[in-house]
Amino acid sequence: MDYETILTETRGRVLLITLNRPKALNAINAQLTREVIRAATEADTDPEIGCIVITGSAKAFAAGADIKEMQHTTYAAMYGGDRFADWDRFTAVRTPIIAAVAGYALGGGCELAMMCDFILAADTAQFGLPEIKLGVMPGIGGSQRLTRAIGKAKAMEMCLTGRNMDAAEAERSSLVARVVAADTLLDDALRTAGTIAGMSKPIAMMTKEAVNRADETTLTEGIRFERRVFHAIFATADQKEGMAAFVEKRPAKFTHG
Ligand code: CO8
Repeated sequence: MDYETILTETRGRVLLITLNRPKALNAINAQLTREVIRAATEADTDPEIGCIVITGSAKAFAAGADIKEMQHTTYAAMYGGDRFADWDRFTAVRTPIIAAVAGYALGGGCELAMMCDFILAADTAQFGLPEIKLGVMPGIGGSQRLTRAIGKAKAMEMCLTGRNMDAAEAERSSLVARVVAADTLLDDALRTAGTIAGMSKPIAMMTKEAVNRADETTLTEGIRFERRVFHAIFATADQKEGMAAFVEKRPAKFTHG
């Protein structure tokens, strides 16, 4: 692929996207935004891809939106161009996405990690929404997703002071699923992604949709949604295969249908 700000690589049924603007600590500019969204949305409709991993470098997952690109932007350009609305296409991706975070995940970088389905963090990871120090605030969902992830008290403190949270605190606060040693982060993330990609893709998509529904609706509506999806699963070949494999004491061979 002709990408300039990311690297992409397929490992089995996993697409690995590596943010690759090392001189700017992977700051998220318009081109990187376009490229990440394109890679993820193309993988979403590719039946050969069952999970996506997004990672950065050892020093930085991403140090935020590109401040130099934004510095002279006007209100009219921000509003007129509906800046950051493109990320809605990223959060609409139905294939599971893991963020593998080492080093800085600040501002838009932290927001990108939180837009993924879960975060695996290296013990070197630093999370923060320091936008207030620049005279701005989170702009791609950070104030909402951080608050839902870790609760109002800590989210408010982080957004208002701009302080960072280390990996241990992020794990205690349920911002990340798991913390691993920095040198095993990518292997761990790819192994976890491989496990997910080995499941039925449509069932994994439905499961992702149901878990995400928990953030967006009432408990009664969420349970009703889950039940309807569960009923529908019995129209898939993978339900027949998964249950037959259990009964016949053999590994399931899902056909993703
Ligand atoms: N944007 C542009 N360039 C950056 C950014 C950034 N966010 N972060 C680092 N860089 C550049 C530096 O300018 C520097 O470039 P140069 O060598 O040309 O001067 C290079 O990366 C290396 O950075 P440092 O020399 O600063 O490296 P240090 O190790 O000394 O410090 C830090 C690392 C602490 C991460 C520091 O770089 C820093 O504080 N960065 C800014 C962090 C920040 O404030 N992030 C929030 C940005 S605003 C934002 O994200 C708004 C989100 C809303 C919309 C989101 C849309 C995606």
